[in-house]
Amino acid sequence: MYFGKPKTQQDSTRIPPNQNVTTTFPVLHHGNVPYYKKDLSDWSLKVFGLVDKPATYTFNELLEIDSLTATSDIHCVTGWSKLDNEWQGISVKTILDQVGVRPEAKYVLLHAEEGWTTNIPLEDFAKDTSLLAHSHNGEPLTPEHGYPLRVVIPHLYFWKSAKWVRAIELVKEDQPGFWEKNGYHMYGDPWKEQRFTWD
Ligand SMILES: Nc1nc2c(c(=O)[nH]1)N[C@H]1C(S)=C(S)[C@@H](COP(=O)(O)O)O[C@H]1N2
Ligand SMILES: [Mo]
Repeated sequence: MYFGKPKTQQDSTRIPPNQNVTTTFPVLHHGNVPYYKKDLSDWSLKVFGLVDKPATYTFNELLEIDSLTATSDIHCVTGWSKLDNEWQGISVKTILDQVGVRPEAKYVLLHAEEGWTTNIPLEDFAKDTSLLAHSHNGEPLTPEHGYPLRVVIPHLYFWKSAKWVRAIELVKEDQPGFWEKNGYHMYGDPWKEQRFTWD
């Protein structure tokens, strides 16, 4: 007799292997939560490296760029997944088009506060689904979740989604970021369970 799926079995087309769905929004990072002046005059986003026109954006300049809303799932390497996150922000592609990425650029190194970094192939970073998000589920990001701006790359483990991003560096060679130097995978595909260096 068939009684349907047991309740503990999750939708394997939606949930990558060995992930558990949570309805909370865990906070995970290394280092301290940064705080900024109310007018964000002490904040900027720099885009540099292998680009034709390096640029530094104020938060208001970024808000002037068309903002878009996209819903995606979070998969953290520590095993939790959070479904249906509505992110609002600026398309990564728009920024890359503005600075003009040079053909030699193949990877991106994201720089966040306190020298935290993470590496991503340019092809992945430039996907239509990649966002520089300022809001989550209709509210501005909280300080813990990356205020004022975080990266969201839904198809990779969430550690690639840098909170408190301050610079985007276009580079030729792949180089490990903070967690990648500490044993995490260089790419981080949750569907292939690329959690650690050796996976
Ligand atoms: N700047 C920075 N961004 C970071 C991290 C970090 O340590 N520093 N940790 C990553 C990890 S491991 C995860 S799972 C997510 C967690 O995001 P959340 O705290 O909003 O859930 O942020 C990612 N972005
Ligand atoms: Mo994570």
